[in-house]
Amino acid sequence: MNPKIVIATFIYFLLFNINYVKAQHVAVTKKWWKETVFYQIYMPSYADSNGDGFGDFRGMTQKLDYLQGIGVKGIWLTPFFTSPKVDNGYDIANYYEIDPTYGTKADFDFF
Ligand SMILES: [Ca+2]
Repeated sequence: MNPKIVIATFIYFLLFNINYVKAQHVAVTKKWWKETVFYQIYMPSYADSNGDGFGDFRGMTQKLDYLQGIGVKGIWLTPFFTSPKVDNGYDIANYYEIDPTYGTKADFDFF
């Protein structure tokens, strides 16, 4: 057998196997949180269900099918707890209560 063909064949299989191993490594090391589409919702302005001018959980619930349709797999919400809103809701006054502007605990649970 021609030694050049043997060497070329060996190099071909070596490169093929390196690419295969690289592909396997990428598949194993993918992190869901790096591959997933997240969508941040700024609660006050996203979807207002009752016409008071502020977004709320009922409004966001109505948009879930749309968000899923555009490929969103995770939602990041801005703060929705009770707050004096000096710092856009990040100044949380009570971590156990939903700010009434955004709805009720039942609205949150349903969302
Ligand atoms: Ca509203």
